[in-house]
Amino acid sequence: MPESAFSDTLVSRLARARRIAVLTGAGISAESGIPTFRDPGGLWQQFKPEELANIRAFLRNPVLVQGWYTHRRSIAAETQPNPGHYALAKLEAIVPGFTLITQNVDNLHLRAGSRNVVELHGNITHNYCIDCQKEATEEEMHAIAVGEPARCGDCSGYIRPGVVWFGEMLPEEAVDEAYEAARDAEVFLSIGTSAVVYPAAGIPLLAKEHGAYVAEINTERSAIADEVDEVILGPSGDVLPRLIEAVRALKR
Ligand code: BJW
Ligand code: ZN
Repeated sequence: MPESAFSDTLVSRLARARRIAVLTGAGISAESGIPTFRDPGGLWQQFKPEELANIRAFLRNPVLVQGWYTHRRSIAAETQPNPGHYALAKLEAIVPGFTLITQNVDNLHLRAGSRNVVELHGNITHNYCIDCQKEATEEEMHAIAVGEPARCGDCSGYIRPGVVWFGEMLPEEAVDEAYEAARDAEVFLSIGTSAVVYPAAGIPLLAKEHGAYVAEINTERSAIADEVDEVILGPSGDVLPRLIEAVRALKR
């Protein structure tokens, strides 16, 4: 079987399943032109995470960190979902119980039409005040453009991106939903994630412990590849449309 091929077992299990869960990471958005974190040329080759993606770095230099997120927000807004995102939205439409758990903050799954999306690490389109938690307005965000830190109009606290940094708790409701979907899933797909950041990386393994057939789709083997049932090596924008088409054909 060529590396980018998937098994008949996976296709028939997907076609029969009443509950499917999926975990996505930065790799699914790579073909939309959004750099991943850890691949060569990834976001953290140019920007050190420890300098930018934690609360201490933010408090030390809010303009730098806000500016980095403003830059990424504009990249995300200018790009489009790719065939991988659209294939998952199609799969959701033909499965009774479908949960898409994503570590991505780029909003592309929702833009591609996925509905039951669980955002584990937040969403880059949100910004809020670190003191009073009020959601920031466009106007408040404008300060960054002139080199000032964006501050809350109500209490003048710094405004931070609505994402989860290292050392921070993930949103409780999202984690609960993700764990429940993983425990209930008959098939679980782990797509475009290096599976090194916890607790997200543990979710496919939780699904496996609870009896799911777990497949990974990635251009390289991830940190959990040895523990899953099937690894499909290839770009998700190529593999997913073919896989979902095979599932639809079997269901017809
Ligand atoms: C393709 C492709 C193509 C490319 N097609 N594939 C247990 C054990 C050890 C450590 C911990 C643990 N529990 C918690 C920790 C600490 C920490 C952690 O995990 N550290 C590890 C690094 C060791 N976790 C946390 O701090 C988390 N919080 C937490 O656990 O709270 C409880 C707690 C509180 C206080 C103290 C202790 C515990 C929070 C984690 C937050 C992660 N945040 C970030 C930044 C978000 C904001 C932003 O975007 O700036 O989330 S980090 C970054 O990594 C981002 C991503 O969502 C996340 C995962 O990365 P991802 O998506 O996997 O991307 P890459 O680049 O790593 O991989 C891309 C993959 O795609 C590669 O495999 C490619 O091959 C592939 N690929 N092209 C298919 N076309
Ligand atoms: Zn405030």
